[in-house]
Amino acid sequence: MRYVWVNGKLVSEKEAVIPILTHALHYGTSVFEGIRAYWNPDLNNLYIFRAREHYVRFHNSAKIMGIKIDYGIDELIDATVELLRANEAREDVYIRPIAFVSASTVNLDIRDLEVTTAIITIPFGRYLEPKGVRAKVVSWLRIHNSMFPMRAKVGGIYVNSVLALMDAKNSGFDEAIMLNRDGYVAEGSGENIFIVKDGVLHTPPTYDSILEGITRATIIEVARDLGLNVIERRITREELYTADEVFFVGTAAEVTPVVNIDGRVIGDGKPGPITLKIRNYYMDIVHGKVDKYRHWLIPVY
Ligand code: PY5
Repeated sequence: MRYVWVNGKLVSEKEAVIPILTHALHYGTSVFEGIRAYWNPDLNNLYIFRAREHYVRFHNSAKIMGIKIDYGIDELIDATVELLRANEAREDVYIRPIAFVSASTVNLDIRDLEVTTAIITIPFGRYLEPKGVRAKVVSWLRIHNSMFPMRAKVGGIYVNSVLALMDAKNSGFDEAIMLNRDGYVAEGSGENIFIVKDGVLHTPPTYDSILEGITRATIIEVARDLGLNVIERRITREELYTADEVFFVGTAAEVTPVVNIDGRVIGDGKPGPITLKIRNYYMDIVHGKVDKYRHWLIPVY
């Protein structure tokens, strides 16, 4: 039996069901996170990566949406550790915290409606092919910051990502790249994006209608250890085609090379040397192999 954490209690996943009229199911009124924990066989321990940063964003998303989470950041971190222990997790795990409007009502005024906070853990391997993906710049634009604060990770917003990904998949590609309303590169359906040009990393700025990703922030911070500069600036579609390397980053995607965009081969069509260097460094960091960043890891046992 697997446990999930719901409003402060561990319950069996089978019992954690919700009524059909649940507000969040109809209107997408939920905020959520995606966190990874990595099993390190050498240290015989499981490490949660940047849990604090994820729960800070969780709280910020909720604040922006006007959803009240009754649990503080430390409480949520403790709950996550407690849950992973209860589930005796000894493998790579994906952690999904969610706070959703759980009242059964058709009312859109959510101010006084009940909110449920839950944490679910799922054994998880890779999300995208680490050898490289083929991406399509889809015709669906990323929802613009003026229509919704895109730095909030809100359930309903993901219909934009689903449409984008399905467009890419139905055209035979692996992943979507969305442009924003101004025509600049925003992000993938569930990843931020970086390009490499003449040995320098470039990534869209946070005001370009993207999720302010924690992996993105991690890469920006650690790139200098590898002697790499990062520039946050607007990126155009044709810059994707002519980049030396392109890669996606995200909790689920980790660091995934993009080897083809809209049928154009990126670089020589294989994961580039800088992408691979960053990917390896990132995987070392999340597995606790880089002392300098051990403070980003919370041991479960
Ligand atoms: N952009 C979008 C739209 C995302 O959904 C995600 C994360 C990111 C960027 C990267 O953010 P971070 O680095 O903070 O994870 N997506 C989720 C994830 O867990 C899952 C989507 C299915 O990676």
